[in-house]
Amino acid sequence: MKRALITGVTGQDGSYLAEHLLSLGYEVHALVRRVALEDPAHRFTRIRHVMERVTLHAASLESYPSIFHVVSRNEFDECYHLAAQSFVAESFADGFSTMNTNINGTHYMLAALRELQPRCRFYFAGSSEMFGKVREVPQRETTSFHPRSPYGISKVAGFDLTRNYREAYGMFCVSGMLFNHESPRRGYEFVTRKITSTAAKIRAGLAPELWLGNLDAKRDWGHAKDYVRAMYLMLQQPEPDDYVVATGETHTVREFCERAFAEVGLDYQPYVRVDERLYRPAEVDLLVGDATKAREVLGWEPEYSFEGLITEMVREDLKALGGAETPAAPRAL
Ligand code: F7E
Repeated sequence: MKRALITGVTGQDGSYLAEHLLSLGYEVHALVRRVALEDPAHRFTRIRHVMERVTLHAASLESYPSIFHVVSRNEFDECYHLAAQSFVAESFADGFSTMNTNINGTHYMLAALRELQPRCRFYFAGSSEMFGKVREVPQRETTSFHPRSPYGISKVAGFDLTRNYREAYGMFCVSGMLFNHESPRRGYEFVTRKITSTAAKIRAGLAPELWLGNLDAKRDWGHAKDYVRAMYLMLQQPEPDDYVVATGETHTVREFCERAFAEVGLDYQPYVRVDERLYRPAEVDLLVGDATKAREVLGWEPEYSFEGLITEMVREDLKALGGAETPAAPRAL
């Protein structure tokens, strides 16, 4: 039985990945912050259904000794490093903590594995935000980076660290360059979930309107469930390499609104309002990925369409309103 370690297991991707690895017969371990262990009712909502089957270890990405401690006491075949401050807008508000957590956290994981378990395979959650102000369309593995936020910069650093551990120490270290991926488990601060949860509330008469920033930004949106399969496949290859994971389709935030509101039987236009304070200091205008390499080498194919993703998200948000109330979508980015 293979043993995997996941960081970021309480997030959207970590929860789907834990499910996927468990379904393949893996023994799944995860690093979680002590504050999360002290507040399981709130912090573990996404993994509640698999909690009994996942071994949790308390550690902080800000503390090398805590990571070293866990890695020194357990042997892992694979490590999926997903934990990060992942909200781009927040990285403008506090670039220092985003950099600290994202860059040092990745470096600590790599350094501990190199020291104690150099044969453990390592996956780094790279991002399309590394392409930023894009140099070519669509973006592929060879496209050069031009990050536009502290978050994007931290991901470029993590990508470079991962490649350097591969080249300098011969470790099996890979990065997935994942484009936006969403699901009913997406955090409410991200634009897709903000739209689907608020459209459901407006339909139910629980919210009057939806305040957004830049409606013209274009993103390549896939489903997180499809994308965690690609992470797993990257670690099963004979040689370590980096891969773009994307649908190859791009849509504006406006189109996402149109479709999500149509799903609840409404025209988005009277309800969506623009607040320029929600614009970012530097925007990534257009993202669309070319996942040919992932399709050809990994045999990866996404199962969800853009429409299917939105339908599932809206339905789950409507369902949630029938029971517990969803939190209000945040006004401030
Ligand atoms: O923004 C625009 C916003 O916050 C998408 C993360 O998972 O994907 C994600 O990063 C777009 C941007 O995601 C609002 O300006 C308009 O152009 O959903 P988002 P993101 O920044 O693309 C990448 C791949 C990651 O790696 C990240 O970790 O939507 N937008 N109005 C808005 N965005 C938000 N959040 N809220 C608005 O009101």
